[in-house]
This record gives sequence, structure tokens and C-alpha cells, in this order.
Amino acid sequence: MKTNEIIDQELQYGAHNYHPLPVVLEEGRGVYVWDVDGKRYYDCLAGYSALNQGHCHPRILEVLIKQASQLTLTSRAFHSDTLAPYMEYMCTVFGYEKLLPMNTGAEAVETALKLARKWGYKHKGVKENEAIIVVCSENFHGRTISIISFSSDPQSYKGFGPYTPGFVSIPYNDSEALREVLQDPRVVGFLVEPVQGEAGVIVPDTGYLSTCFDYCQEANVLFIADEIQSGMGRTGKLLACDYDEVHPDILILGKALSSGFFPISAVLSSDEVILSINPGEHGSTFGGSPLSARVAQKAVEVLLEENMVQNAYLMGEMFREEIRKITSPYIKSVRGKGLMNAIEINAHHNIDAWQICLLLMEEGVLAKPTHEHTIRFTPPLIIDSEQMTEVILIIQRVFGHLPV
Ligand code: IF1
Repeated sequence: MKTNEIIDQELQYGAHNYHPLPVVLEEGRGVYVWDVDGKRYYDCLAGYSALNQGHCHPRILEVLIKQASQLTLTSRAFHSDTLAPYMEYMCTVFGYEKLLPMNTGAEAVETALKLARKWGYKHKGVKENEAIIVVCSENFHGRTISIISFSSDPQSYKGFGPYTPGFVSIPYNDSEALREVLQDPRVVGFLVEPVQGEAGVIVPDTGYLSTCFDYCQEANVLFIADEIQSGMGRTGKLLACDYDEVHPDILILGKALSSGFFPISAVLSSDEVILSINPGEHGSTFGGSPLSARVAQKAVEVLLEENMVQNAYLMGEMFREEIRKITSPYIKSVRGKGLMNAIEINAHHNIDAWQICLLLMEEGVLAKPTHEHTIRFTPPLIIDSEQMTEVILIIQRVFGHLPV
């Protein structure tokens, strides 16, 4: 079946909770994907930053196949020979005492929220059921009812009430707003994206994260970094927090921890925080499976051994420098860090970000708008300068052909 038949079939039988570009992919390798007609594209979305290592990375695929042929799942009712070495490896790489393995990003965020509350009751003396967690407006942390309860985006929360209490929202990139709200002794945690992804790649001022971290330390509040999208080398450092030399009290990882094979997430923190949850108080069927432990460990090893973080830094510099040279009434701004970038569009002659993404698709680049005015560019971190040059040429060509 070709593109239109498959799209119709999906419309007929699938939930309409997405509005995908009209392309049907059937193969991915490295920075490339191919559609059912054999056309090749640069994947500049990379699974919303879950494919930092590129599609079907051979070394990760190898361990996936080997482990999948041996032992995929034990549940945590039993130990396995892969989980403990993976946990030690991750704690060593990221500098933490313990890891709690989960699956999706939202599950890991929920886990971090539960840890912060439990820690607050046990170690900060907050009265049971009165803990407050501070979040930022324009946040995106997932789609569960508790997480959308503190979203400021009606598309995320409208029609899904009643909402989970215990959250206070402050403006992003405003450390004084945080200092103010931290005066409330019931606050146990501050949950923040070091770079806001869905909001349109909003990069905070230098020093914002370190100032917030200091305020949290002073107020005995846990600094919780959601690095699900900004982590794993995406911004040109292993973690986006590294730019401000902040070591979060709770680190949340997901997406590229799996290198796009299947959902793998993790929460890392201190003994005091992680051990505030006792046996039987939290878990999941697949969290910490032998298969996920092997794949995630290899996903991190490959990221580090193949120098993808440094490459993301250099290719990101190249991208922003060249795209900023384009003079076009359609381009309002170009922003980002490493290979987490976005072009803010001025809608013109009623050509908006969506139309531009359709034109990019025609030219062989797949990218997706976030909200109606921003096009996010997050290719795999393995993109080389030749490939980046071609992507930039395609973007230049598309903007060059728009009606002025
Ligand atoms: C969608 C984008 C959205 C995330 C951060 C937690 C999660 C995400 C910083 C939850 C997930 C995905 C979800 C997907 C689109 C994409 C996304 F910014 F990455 F583009 F929505 F904002 N924290 N982001 O970015 O992780 O449960 O999905 O594994 O829901 O449409 P998840």
C-alpha cells in the first residue's frame, strides 16, 4: 500500500491524537529515513530527540538482538545479571548514588515527583499531603493527569480535569520568582527543563540554572532537572545542566537513553532521596528489564565513545551560524544550544511553519513545527559536516523560494 492508502487506513482505525506530516516511513539508518516510495530524507526531528545516536545504531542493535535472544524480562520480583552493572555504570557516569529505572519519560517525571514528596515528608518535616512542587510556565513534562495538572498549555490540560493539587507555577528564566516562592516551607522540589523543548527551544540566561540551584540549596528544596529531551548530549554537553555546572539533586533521563529502540527512562539521585521509597511503594512491570539495562548502557557507551556530544556542539554552532545568515521576512529568530535548535517563523502571505515543513519535506528534510510558529531542528547527534551542509542548503533553498 502506498502513502495515501496507509494514511487513510491510519485515519480509519487510529486515534486522531496527532497530525503527522503526510509521509509514511519504512526504514531508518543513521541520520536518514526512507518513505514507502523509496525517497530519502534527513530526519531532523529524530523521534523528538530519542534518536540522538541515529536510527538503528548497529552496536546498540547488536546488544538488543543478543539480549532479546537470551532474557528480555524478569520483572523486579527477581534479580537479573544485567541491571546491577547498568545501575553502577549510570551512577558512575552521571555522578549519583542510586538509580530508579522506569520506561517512559512521563513515568520518570512522576517518579521524581513521588520521590520529592516522600523525601519532603521524611527529611524536611513537611506535613503529610501538604508538599508543594514548583514548576515553570510553558513547561512540558509529559501527558499523565498529574503532569498536565501543572501545564500552562490548554492543549495539554483542557478537558482532562479535575487536576492534581500541590503544584505552583512560576515564570521560566526568572530566578527571583523562584526565590520568592521558596519562602514557603512546604516546597519540597523545583522541577525544571534546563532548555524548554516543546515551548519552542527556550534557552534560559546563562547562570539561571546555577542561581536556581543555589536558591534551592538555601531553602532545602530538591532541584529536579528534566533532561529527558535536553540530556544525552543533545545541547552539546552531556547534560544541559553542565553549561551552568549544576549537579541536579534529582536527574531525569529518557528518550535517547533508549536510542529509539523502546521506552527507557531513569531517575538518578542520592541515597537519602532514592531510599525514601521502600520496597513495594513504587515500580513498573518493565522498568529495569534485562533488555532495557543492556540497551541503555550501550546507548550511553556509544554516545560517549563515538564523541557524539562534542559533535553536537560543533554541528550546532555550524547550523545556527549558517541559518542566521539567511535574510528572510519569514525568519524571526534562530535559537538553540548544540543540536537542539529552532527557527521562529513570521507567518507571511499566510505561509506558516506547517507549510514550510511541507516544503522542507519535498526537498528531503523532515522537521516538525511546535505550536504554529516554531520549527524545531533536532537531528541525530551523529550528523557530519557534509550532511549538515546539505541540510542547511535545503533550508536556504526553501526560504529562498518563498514569496517575499
Ligand atoms: C508528545 C517534544 C513534547 C519531554 C520532556 C518529559 C517528556 C517529554 C522535556 C515525556 C516528551 C515528547 C512527547 C511527545 C512529543 C514530544 C515533545 F518536546 F519533545 F517535542 F510533547 F513536548 N519531559 N516529549 O520533551 O516523555 O512520556 O513522551 O516518554 O507527547 O506529543 P514521554
